[in-house]
Amino acid sequence: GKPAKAVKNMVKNAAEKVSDLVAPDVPGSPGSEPPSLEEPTAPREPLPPKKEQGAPPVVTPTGAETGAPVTAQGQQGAYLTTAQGVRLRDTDHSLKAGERGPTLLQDHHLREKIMHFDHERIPERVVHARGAAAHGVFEAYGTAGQVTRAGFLKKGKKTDVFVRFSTVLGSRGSADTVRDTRGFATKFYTEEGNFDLVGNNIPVFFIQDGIKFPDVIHAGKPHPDREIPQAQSAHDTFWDFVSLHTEAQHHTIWNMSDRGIPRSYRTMEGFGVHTFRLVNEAGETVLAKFHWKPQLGVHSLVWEEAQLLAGLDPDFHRRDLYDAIEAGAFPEWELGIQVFPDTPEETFEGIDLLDPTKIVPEELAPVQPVGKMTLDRTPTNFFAEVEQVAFHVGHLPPGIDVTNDPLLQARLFSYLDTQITRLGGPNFAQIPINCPHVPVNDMLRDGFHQHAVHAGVAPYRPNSLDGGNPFEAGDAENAFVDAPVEVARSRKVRANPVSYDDHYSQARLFWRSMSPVEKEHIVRAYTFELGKCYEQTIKERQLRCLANIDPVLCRQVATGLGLPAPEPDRPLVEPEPSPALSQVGKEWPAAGRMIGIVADDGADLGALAELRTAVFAAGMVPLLIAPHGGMLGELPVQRTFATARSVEFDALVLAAAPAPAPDALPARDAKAGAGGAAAVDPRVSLLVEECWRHAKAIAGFGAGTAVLERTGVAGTPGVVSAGSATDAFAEVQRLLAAHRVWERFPASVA
Ligand code: HDE
Repeated sequence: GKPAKAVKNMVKNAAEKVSDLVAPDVPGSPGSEPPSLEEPTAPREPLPPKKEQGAPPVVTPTGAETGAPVTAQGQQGAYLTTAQGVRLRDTDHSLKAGERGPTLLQDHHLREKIMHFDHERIPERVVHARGAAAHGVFEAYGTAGQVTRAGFLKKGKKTDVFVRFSTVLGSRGSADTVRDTRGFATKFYTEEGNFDLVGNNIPVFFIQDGIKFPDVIHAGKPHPDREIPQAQSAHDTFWDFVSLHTEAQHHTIWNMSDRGIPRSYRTMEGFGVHTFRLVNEAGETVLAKFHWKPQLGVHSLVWEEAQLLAGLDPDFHRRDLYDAIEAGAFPEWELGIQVFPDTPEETFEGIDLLDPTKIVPEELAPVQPVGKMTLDRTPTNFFAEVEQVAFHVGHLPPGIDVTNDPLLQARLFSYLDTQITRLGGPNFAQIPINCPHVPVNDMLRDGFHQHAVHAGVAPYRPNSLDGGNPFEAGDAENAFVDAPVEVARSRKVRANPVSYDDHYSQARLFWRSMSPVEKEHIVRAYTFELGKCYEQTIKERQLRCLANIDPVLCRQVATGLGLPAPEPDRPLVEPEPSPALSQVGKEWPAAGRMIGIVADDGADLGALAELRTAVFAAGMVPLLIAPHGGMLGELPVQRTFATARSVEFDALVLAAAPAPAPDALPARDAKAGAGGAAAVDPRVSLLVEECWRHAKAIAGFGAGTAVLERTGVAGTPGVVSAGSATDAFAEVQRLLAAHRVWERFPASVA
């Protein structure tokens, strides 16, 4: 369960949701008084600046702070000023020659305001444009000391982090729940400088060499003529690329699996993808892969939920992240590493560690936990923090180094280069969210948007004018270590090692590791996506690829497309399945889940109150759904029949059988009379129907059990008719541990 404080916060949060219904939102000030209906007339005391609202420290070449005034106090004063600090009398009327006259060119306030507005937008990220982020802390277990000297991994060390989750293909305004890879980028503000772990929720990548990155992205982005489809892979150019560049088949089967549609950012694994090289105090090296393991387990949406959500709540993942944090259900991940000996071959059990389209199954190399990350704070300003954060795979602390993975090598160039366009110059490291939390003492000078007022005259070394500063550090002063890896004497070539030619064995490993339900979802995803392609050739070519992954998979998709199933064009390997790849069949904590509770004025309010308390006590969030807003007795209503939709809930509890309200659309089965589905408000029937289809736990008690009968779901798996509210919730809780009622899905692929 959750600590008592977290649950108290949740109660507070739920109460605030009620105030949402009666009064406008208070921006960014949870816990403050609700705003008055009238316009305030006296200025409020400025809020104290938050940690992230200070200006970057101004550091001289000797490492000392200049003591210059902190300028960026986050616009906290009571009076409106111009950008030059001049107080203003009026910001709602432009200066005109008389009330009906033309606007005067001399209106400096108007011109400054519009000029700034005209330039408010910056280019969105060319990939991973849509994202959300949170602050948190990473605490090390101290278990990595043997393999790396990185200080932030020393026992008990706490390090501030900022994590940005994202989709890859869509624009900034696209929907969260599309089928896509998710970015999982973490900035550790370590005492030895910033470390960025710029990973994804899928452990392999589409391509083996970074030189193909522009090509795979061109193929995935909307078609250049009509700019359709947005944020989707279900189109011809995507499947054209992945069926021709068959190294992409492994990544693609992950995309077509439930991993492509996470339930929440909180329920995703993260992977560094590449193999890194760790260096310890003695200068010894190992190869390693990074993994993030969510404490809540890996959970996904059902495809129909994902599609509905894209329209009903395009911000679903962003909202979920912020709501959970503000409710005190802080998302947690364990960071783990798989460690391999640093041999000249750079392979492990025959798997090429420099090939980013390959995993090393956890059964062969266990993921060893090295620390825990907790996200506990939402951003203060989305643009300043989430949009302006700049990650770079080359931001490495002493003790972590790169390998020759050709995908990683290209990234080492790209992430610096892209910021020059996106953030307008080379000084993006001075933007507060990117500032290291340790003194910076570089010899970089000038450039657009220079914030540091550098003192001294000698930004070069050695020098004799600034007392010789800055000095170079050695091992004793914890300088970065470039692992002195031998470079083979070789020829310059544009070529891959032979091992990179194996494009299918691990896609097959993934397929063979799935449970029947997961296989069924994969079949449906391929059938959907290829069904959206226009070109017959592309479908046929992709079917040939599927034949090399698995004949059953190929046949089922071919049947769905109405095409013949081709034979494999090479012998199929029989890899040992990796149970760690499946997300079904385990039990997880259900903290932070949403429980929808349908009630009306006739419901047993005492039982309802008891139910709400039990849900809070279990660390979950009850959302009361009623025919109208306001209150049911003493209980606040969070959703009405008009605003509730099943996709928001993880489980549904029915405490009433509300008859159709006057604002409901006519029921389909109006003649069914008092006993049939039409006797229930059709919006409630729809909630039940969708929750059932999406394999969610459903329970009824009291009058609510009648809804289960009338909608025909009573007696089916995961549907509970309980004698009391507490019994109903106990069953729901039990069912939620497995995340979904998996038996409800048909699983025709064994
Ligand atoms: Fe990225 N990628 N990438 N990528 N990537 C960017 O950097 C790039 C790759 C990843 O939340 C860009 O600042 C190249 C793999 C994440 O701000 C850009 C190649 C993985 C994010 C870029 C790759 C990633 C990015 C766009 C092939 C998983 C979002 C804006 C060589 C391990 C970070 C920016 C955030 C962002 C280039 C491949 C993950 C253009 C050239 C593999 C999570 O620099």
